[in-house]
Amino acid sequence: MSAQVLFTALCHTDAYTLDGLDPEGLFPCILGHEAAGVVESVGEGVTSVSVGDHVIPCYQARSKAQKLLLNGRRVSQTTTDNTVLDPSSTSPPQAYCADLEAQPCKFCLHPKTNLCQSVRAWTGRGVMKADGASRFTLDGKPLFHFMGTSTFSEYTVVHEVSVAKVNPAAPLDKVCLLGCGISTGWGAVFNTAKVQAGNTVAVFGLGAVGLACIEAAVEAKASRIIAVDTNPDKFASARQWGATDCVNPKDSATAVQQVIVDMTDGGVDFSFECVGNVEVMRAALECCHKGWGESIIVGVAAAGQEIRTRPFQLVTGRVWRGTAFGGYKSRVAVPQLVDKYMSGATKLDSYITHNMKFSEINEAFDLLHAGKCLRVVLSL
Ligand code: NAD
Ligand code: AHE
Ligand code: ZN
Repeated sequence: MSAQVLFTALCHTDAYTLDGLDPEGLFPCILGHEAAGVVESVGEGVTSVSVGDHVIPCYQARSKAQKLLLNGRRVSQTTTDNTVLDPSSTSPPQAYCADLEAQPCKFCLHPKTNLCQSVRAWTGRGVMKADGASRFTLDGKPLFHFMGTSTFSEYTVVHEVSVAKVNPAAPLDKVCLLGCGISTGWGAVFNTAKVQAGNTVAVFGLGAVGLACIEAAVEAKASRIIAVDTNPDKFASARQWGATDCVNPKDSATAVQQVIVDMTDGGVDFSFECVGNVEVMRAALECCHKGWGESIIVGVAAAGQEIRTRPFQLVTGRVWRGTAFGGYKSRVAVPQLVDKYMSGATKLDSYITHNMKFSEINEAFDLLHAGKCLRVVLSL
């Protein structure tokens, strides 16, 4: 299906790919993955969206719900609203993903992941599944798609499983942010870590993703939220979002993990790495409390980077996890997040520090690199 992209924001992942740091980055391509628009046309067999629907592209795909069987055993039930309920789960219902045409993929059948693989191999190669080809050209030569979304374009072509239909009353210049960074931060806290009231939290990196972790930690009633960044200009917003403490690792000769351990009588219950730096990932793990602390890797590290710590850190009970799109099963969760925004229960508007024209995209990248914006929303 094709969509007219009306608004797209810049995420750090676009900058990292443009800088050649993504091992999967293929060029020439059309970047962009945090956006909103209107369906322009649908191809044969597309049934879940129609021309004129308001949509948010989802780089994590998720197909129409099906009755899911695992080794012949029913593991979930579908409902009419496309939600799939896992009878053994106490979490709020989210849909499992599944292949549209054939058997659901192994990932779709598994209750622990949101990583639908039904189109992933093709989106990773920058092409469409139907024919293994791109839909974009420049001077007659093909351009690769990016993350299955390619929203830095007036029109884009995406798989049906890669769009969420949302409330048409929602302002697309705001809810476009739910296509990546803000949803990811919220989901890291609610779905991946499952922060509970009274927990202590440390958030490394105070861009939009880190602030979204803080927003969710406040909603989860965390008792203490320690915000960490090497740019002290970020602390004012962190406090405004609800951080109880701000730490600049550059202010002390002591390693930041030790600073946090000392501040919290042994470490935090949960930490979130929202930078994409493997040294910060180590610090985020090691500031967790012995015996139960969990560190969630949200940041995307550059090609060739590897994480390390003393295995003893894990032997003694700390847990390292990662999250993609905050664990949200995209096509069902994104419309729900839009509805949550419409109810007034989020700080979504506050993440937009700049509104610019698409023709100013290079200036927007400069702002992101200089740490001078949270989210720049570009209108096309
Ligand atoms: P951003 O560039 O706006 O924010 C990064 C922040 O990290 C900045 O405030 C910067 O000052 C801070 N920082 C840099 N070095 C630091 C250090 N050594 N210690 C502490 N803070 C440091 O980026 P963003 O858009 O908020 O994205 C954050 C990360 O999350 C990126 O790596 C992005 O690629 C990743 N991401 C992952 C997912 C996912 O699904 N896992 C989704 C969206 C974004
Ligand atoms: N392609 C890279 C990794 C990039 C990556 O981790 N992407 C995140 C989303 S970042 C959004 O801003 C993700 O969801 N990854 C899961 C997936 O299936 O791509 C690499 O290292 O190869
Ligand atoms: Zn992103």
